[in-house]
Amino acid sequence: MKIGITCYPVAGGSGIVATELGQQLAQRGHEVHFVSYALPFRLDRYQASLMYHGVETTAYPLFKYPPYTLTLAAKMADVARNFELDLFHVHYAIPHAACAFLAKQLLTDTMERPPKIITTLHGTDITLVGSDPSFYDIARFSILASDGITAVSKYLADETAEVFKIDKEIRVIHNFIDGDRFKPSTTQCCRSEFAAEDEFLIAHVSNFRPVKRTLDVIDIFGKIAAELPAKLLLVGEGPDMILARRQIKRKNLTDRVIFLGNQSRVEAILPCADLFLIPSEEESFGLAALEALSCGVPVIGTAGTGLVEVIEDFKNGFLLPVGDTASMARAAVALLRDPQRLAAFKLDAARSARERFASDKIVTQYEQHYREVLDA
Ligand code: GMT
Repeated sequence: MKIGITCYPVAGGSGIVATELGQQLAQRGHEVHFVSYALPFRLDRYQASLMYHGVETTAYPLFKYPPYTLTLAAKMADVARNFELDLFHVHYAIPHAACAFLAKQLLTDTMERPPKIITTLHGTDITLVGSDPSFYDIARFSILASDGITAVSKYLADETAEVFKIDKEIRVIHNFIDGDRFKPSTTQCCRSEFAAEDEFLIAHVSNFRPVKRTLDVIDIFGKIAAELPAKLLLVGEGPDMILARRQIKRKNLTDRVIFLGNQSRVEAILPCADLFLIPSEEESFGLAALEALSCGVPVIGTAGTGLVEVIEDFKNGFLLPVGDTASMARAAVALLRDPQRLAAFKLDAARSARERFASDKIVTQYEQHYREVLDA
């Protein structure tokens, strides 16, 4: 198949999923064309049948805001025409699904079979609608105009159907993991760079947006550190980083916290950790949690979110109510104090992640969905 992929190219779950998917599809012999304003974050190796097409916005005094979405739609149409794409797979409804719709309209006269559109919903596209109702109609329209819709969890599929009153099928295709890269290895990472032998290493990876509840991470860690020798590893960048630094200072934790900024190879860091924290307010799936589990790191996350489809409560982590930092810290301390249980959780984490979310299995689900849409 000839597949066009559009995603946000910055560090973030939807871009990472789109990028890994494109690479896996190219490996399976498909021709993949990324169309975006920058080279996607983890698109860092050469593959013969994988191409990137950059979208250049035009600066003109009249434009207070350069019309990126129009340029993107025009570029998508151009790539589709030149490379005879079978489908556009867009990640994140706003604005990508709308751009795909427009690109398809642009092609109706010149292509006998313009590309079909598949939209994958990642979650924050729905939250965004919650915070800015002006997006509601366009998001609903472009989701419905797609030939195939997928969501990264059942939690998100149900929420989308309810919020947008959609009775069309929303296919659940979970995030996936390359178990050869994300594995529990002691040689892959250098634990001594981060913590002493007798210290526990707690990790958190995110884009530090309010939805991630970064202050809860600090609060939970502060409570753990009051009971046990421990270090906190923070990976990522984002708006709440300033708050986090302030809170760390206020709680006298400065020498216990390590900031690594954005990292494209988290698989070289995660296996060092003993525990991963993801106390998000909302999480449609939690790719960061899956990456940690696959590296053999138990996860503490929030109940009532898509994390319930990833973390197995009391087997490889704990699911606790949003904001209940006291219970999260208690669960963490009890687990870290019980070496046998911790080892069992670590084993189960790696096993469960690789069995349930193996890239081989999940990429096949995308391929099947593509075929169904093309044959319809
Ligand atoms: O986590 C983020 O805020 C980034 C966001 C995105 O769209 O880039 O991630 C979302 O998509 C990921 C990949 O499907 C999911 O694993 C994350 O759970 C989801 N984030 C949220 O729902 C907050």
